Amino acid sequence: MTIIKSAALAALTILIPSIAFAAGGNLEPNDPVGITFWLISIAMVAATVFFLMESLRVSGKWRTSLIVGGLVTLVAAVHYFYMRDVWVSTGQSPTVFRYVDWLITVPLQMIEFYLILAACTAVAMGVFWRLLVGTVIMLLGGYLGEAGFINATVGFVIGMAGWAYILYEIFAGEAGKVAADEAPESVKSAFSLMRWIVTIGWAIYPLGYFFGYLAGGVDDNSLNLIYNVADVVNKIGFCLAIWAAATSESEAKA
Ligand SMILES: *C/C=C(C)/C=C/C=C(C)/C=C/C1=C(C)CCCC1(C)C
Repeated sequence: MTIIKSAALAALTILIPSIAFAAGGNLEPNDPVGITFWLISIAMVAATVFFLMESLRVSGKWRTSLIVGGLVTLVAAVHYFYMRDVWVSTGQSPTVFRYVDWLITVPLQMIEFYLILAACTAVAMGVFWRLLVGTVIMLLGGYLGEAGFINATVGFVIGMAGWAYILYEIFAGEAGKVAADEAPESVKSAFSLMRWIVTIGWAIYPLGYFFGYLAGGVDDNSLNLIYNVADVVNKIGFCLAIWAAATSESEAKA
């Protein structure tokens, strides 16, 4: 308990100065995309504090899931400060920061699928590794396409293939089977909500890519607006689904 409390405090002490340092930049009133970068930076900080604090309240087996959730929003918060700065000072897409963020936060979310199953039943580590392979293919294709190293359409197709592989694993693969057969109700409902977030919520990103790169020229405004909205659903919403399962399970036991 003391360790968890000190970890939460350490995270907060890192966050607060990072907010102070990154608070520069000129936010123009007629820059809605810049305003979403600001709003989401702060929402990610608030979500981090919430998930870390709530991790102290849930029963032991759920604690790691909530801490990992807090890490997802912490990593995103820090990247949002940097991305907002790139956007307000150059008006360009912060592509590299965006992908560095995804490269850390998406695997952490894949660990969540594993963790919530492992909290209630025996599940093979292979589940996580397969989800990780899908993630890397998806993000590598997208990055090479967005950064112009390969043709944007080819990058899109590779990215879609990686995503399809993740969907296969969580719906029809081992993860999906374990969740359907062995998990208690609360985990089943969290798993199913997380699965739909990965299907519907994640679909917003390829749409952003499509409207940003493929539908006639690069449109930085719509690309960033779409990616930003997607991150609220897919990071804060995703972790809230886990939080809901964790608190309802913990209260049922208390
Ligand atoms: C917190 C960040 C998350 C959950 C980011 C997820 C990103 C994706 C699901 C990206 C998907 C893409 C495709 C499916 C194809 C085109 C390229 C991408 C990378 C935009």
